[in-house]
Amino acid sequence: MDKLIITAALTGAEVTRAQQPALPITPEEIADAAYECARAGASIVHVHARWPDGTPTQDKETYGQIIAAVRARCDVIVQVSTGGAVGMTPQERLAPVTLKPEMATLSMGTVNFGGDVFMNHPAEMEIFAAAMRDHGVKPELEIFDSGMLTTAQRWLKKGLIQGPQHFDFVLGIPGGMAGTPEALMYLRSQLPAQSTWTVAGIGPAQLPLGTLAIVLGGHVRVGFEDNVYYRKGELATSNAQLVARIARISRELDRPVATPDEARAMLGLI
Ligand code: KMH
Ligand code: ZN
Repeated sequence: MDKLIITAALTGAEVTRAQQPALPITPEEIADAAYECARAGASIVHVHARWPDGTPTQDKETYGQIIAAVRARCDVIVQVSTGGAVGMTPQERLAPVTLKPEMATLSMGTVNFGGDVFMNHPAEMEIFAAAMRDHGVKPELEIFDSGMLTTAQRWLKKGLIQGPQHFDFVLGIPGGMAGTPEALMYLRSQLPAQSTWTVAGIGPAQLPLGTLAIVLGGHVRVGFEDNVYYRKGELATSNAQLVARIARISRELDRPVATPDEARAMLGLI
């Protein structure tokens, strides 16, 4: 089994300081969190930008500041969000891709998102996929429900995505596929050969699905974007605390944790 790639989803677009007082918001705070997570075992950081007041933004300059600040501290892989926040225009969402980060998320379909709709029109997402291809950015294919896997195969045939695909199963969003072992096992059974996958369990699904992914040979995403708790009723003190726990579990299960360069090799980034 390959070493474990841990992604730290540091900030997200929805979580507030009222919900999680340790949420990193400014580029410097996000870079400090990225450094701590890299030290704890993360090889990828998934980042969202915020304005200083905490409002989500896809502002290219702010993403540029985040990437530069992370780079000044460590060599962790930076994956920018193109999901942004519900209600943003596709043009806004795509902006950070032009910075040519190593990776970016690519949403594979529309999903109900709590009381909202996270709109990902196929025609718009095909433009996102082509932009990532043309800028040399590796997409992480965000799967919120099983039909989205077939979209990935169509885009592969069209040449919009290339090479072994890397999937992120986002499980447990109200309106999306459930955060259950059965859902994860089903999605895994439908994957094309050669692909890699990670799981982002939302809320209470983060720890059990992450642990299951370690055993199954997948990879794991943790962090405040998906879950602000360490355990029921107890807030996590930092993103790094969540990374350290999943790294510890993986080592206990005899699966070493990948360095950023090892993750780059596994994902075809180098
Ligand atoms: N904030 C969500 C609506 C991504 O980063 O690609 C979408 C999201 C996905 O966070
Ligand atoms: Zn995100």
